[in-house]
Amino acid sequence: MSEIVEIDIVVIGAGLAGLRALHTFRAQGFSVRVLEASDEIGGVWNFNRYPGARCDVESFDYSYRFSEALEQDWRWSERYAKQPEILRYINHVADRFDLRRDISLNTRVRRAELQAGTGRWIIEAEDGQVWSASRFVMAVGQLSTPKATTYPEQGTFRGQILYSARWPREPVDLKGKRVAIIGTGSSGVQMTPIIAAEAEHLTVFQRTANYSIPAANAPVSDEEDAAVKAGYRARREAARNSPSGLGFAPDPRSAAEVDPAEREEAFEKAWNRLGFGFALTFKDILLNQAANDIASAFVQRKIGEQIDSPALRKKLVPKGFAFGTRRPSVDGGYFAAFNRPNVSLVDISETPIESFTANGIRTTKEDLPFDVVIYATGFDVFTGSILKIDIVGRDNQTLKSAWAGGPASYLGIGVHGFPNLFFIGGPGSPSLLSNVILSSEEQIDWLAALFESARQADIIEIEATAQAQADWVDHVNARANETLYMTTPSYYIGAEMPGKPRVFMPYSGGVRGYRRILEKAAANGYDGFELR
Ligand code: N01
Repeated sequence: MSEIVEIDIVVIGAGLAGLRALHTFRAQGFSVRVLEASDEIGGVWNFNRYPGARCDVESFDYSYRFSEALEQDWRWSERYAKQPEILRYINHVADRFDLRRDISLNTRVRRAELQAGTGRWIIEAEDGQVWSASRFVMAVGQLSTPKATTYPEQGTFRGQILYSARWPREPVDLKGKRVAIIGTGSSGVQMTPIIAAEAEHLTVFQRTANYSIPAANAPVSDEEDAAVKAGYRARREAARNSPSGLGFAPDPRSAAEVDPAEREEAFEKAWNRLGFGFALTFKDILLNQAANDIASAFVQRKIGEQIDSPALRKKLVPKGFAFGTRRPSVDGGYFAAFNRPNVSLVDISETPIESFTANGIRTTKEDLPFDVVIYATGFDVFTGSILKIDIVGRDNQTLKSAWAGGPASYLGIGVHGFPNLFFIGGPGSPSLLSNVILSSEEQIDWLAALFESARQADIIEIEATAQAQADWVDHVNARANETLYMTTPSYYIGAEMPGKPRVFMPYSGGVRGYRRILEKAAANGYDGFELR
């Protein structure tokens, strides 16, 4: 073991959240070290380099709000930025705010243990480096541990296997190739039209048909750029006060009560302009089955209209679950790609994949030849990257055992039994149900104030109380039960991994509601945390 480095704060993860945490905590005068497993910063935007990868939150909103100069200087080229542009932005931020000197790349943390009596965390990397920190912040992302999907005989396949979430940095030439994509979540949906235009033949393996809304992407004109920048503060405030941090307020009426012609017009407008925000056309699409049925039927019709073949339409139009209860995609021509003669669909709910062969994939119906197979099968969401690290709290309790029945926390930020351990974007916070960068910045500002107040009062340990945690878990569940999310197996409830506890993980009470709860806790002396 190498010499232990004493430091105020260790942050794990150099993605958007970790970098903002570094900037903020360092500006307060704390010594901070960010530990990052990759050889590059950027988190998901470093790893997900597949063709067509772009954000489905508008660039003006999917960006930091902490620096007005940065807001004014940065020029987004498109309404929904592509992955390379977002990665350039992240690197610009790292350089502009001189962040790199406090980031250790190629540093994968394997273990963190609370040191009895001192409140300090001893954090060990795989290469033997060790830090001792008085505050330990995890900013490891929710979609950062890809599922290790495999099929029998995979090793015999003579072609190339690629992963959407570990896409190579060097260009991949798919021209003239027979390509398979397994998975039709946002990643599969985004890459399909791009690869369809390049490959000789593309076969998409679909297990569950996914709702998807057109992205309505467009270049950002100089006029739009100037207009947004002139009113940026108001735009940020609107986002903070909107349900998902996307900036628009839903029509306060029920979709079920609005005159059908007026409703159709509202849906049409949202379909053509709002992308992901379509789910917020009316206030109760995710709350009320009757309202959702109407919205689901609209989306199903719109999807069906894009597909020429009746047989394909039947397979590709999602059914059997409420729109929005699994994360919908935002696409740039996904369904229309299936009208091309070089694109086909295999519905693996009917003809499952049996195995790989030397030349491709064998389903229960046929052998299909491929040169390249792409896994776009998603992630071990919310807890995958947290629980990969062996985290040992008070009385030798591991976080894995504490969360054996699913993640429990207070405010999604602290866990009883694990003083001085904090999460950004963790389970129990709005995270993936929100504009995640906005939610991360809220939490980081709140943590910064907590750390400052603890420093002034010589507080060594900050720990969520058992009661506050139990009450928060009840509250998260109560809010989830007011929604339709619980009606559908999804990664929000751990259904993406066999054997994972079925617990609703994000906080569905909205970013504004969540912020008010944070503000109230702070105003009451960080109510729910024991400061000692
Ligand atoms: O992953 P997913 P993703 N055999 O979990 C299928 C964000 N994101 O990487 O639904 C065969 O959504 C699985 O089928 P089923 C966004 O939050 C954003 O696409 O489990 N198939 C599903 O079709 C998104 O929600 C953008 O039946 C298997 C797919 O693989 C999240 O990341 C872009 C399988 C996985 O879909 C994850 O998206 C990309 C198996 N064994 C991602 N296992 C933006 O636009 C799973 N599947 C910003």
